[in-house]
Amino acid sequence: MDNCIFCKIINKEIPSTIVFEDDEILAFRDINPVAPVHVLVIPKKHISKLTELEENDEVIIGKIYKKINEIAKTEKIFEKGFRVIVNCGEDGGQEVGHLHFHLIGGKKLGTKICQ
Ligand code: DGP
Repeated sequence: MDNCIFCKIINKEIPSTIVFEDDEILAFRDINPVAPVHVLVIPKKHISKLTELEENDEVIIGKIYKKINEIAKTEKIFEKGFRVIVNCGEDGGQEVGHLHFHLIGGKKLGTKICQ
């Protein structure tokens, strides 16, 4: 998708620190980490936001959640816990229009998830 930052990261037009990649999924470190571990996990298919899921996209969403567990293990946060956040739309605080899952951990996170 033209002008999508994350599609450019997928296409290696913009550099990133990749922690996992296959044909369908890319995981890379967030440029502005809010915790010691802050990885963005994205479908390579351009889905602009959670509310734009199409038929059969539930398959890739399921794969992403399984991959998040695997990355949590390699990042050594699987046992102590972590948080997964999907911001959706303007009120949800979504800044990049390509569906992404924030995997955040490596410290004790606050209990308030809303500000
Ligand atoms: P959100 O607010 O949910 O849309 O989060 C977007 C995240 O994407 C934000 O935490 C910062 C991150 N981000 C934005 N641009 C880049 C980039 O060029 N590279 C990387 N690695 N992360 C980016």
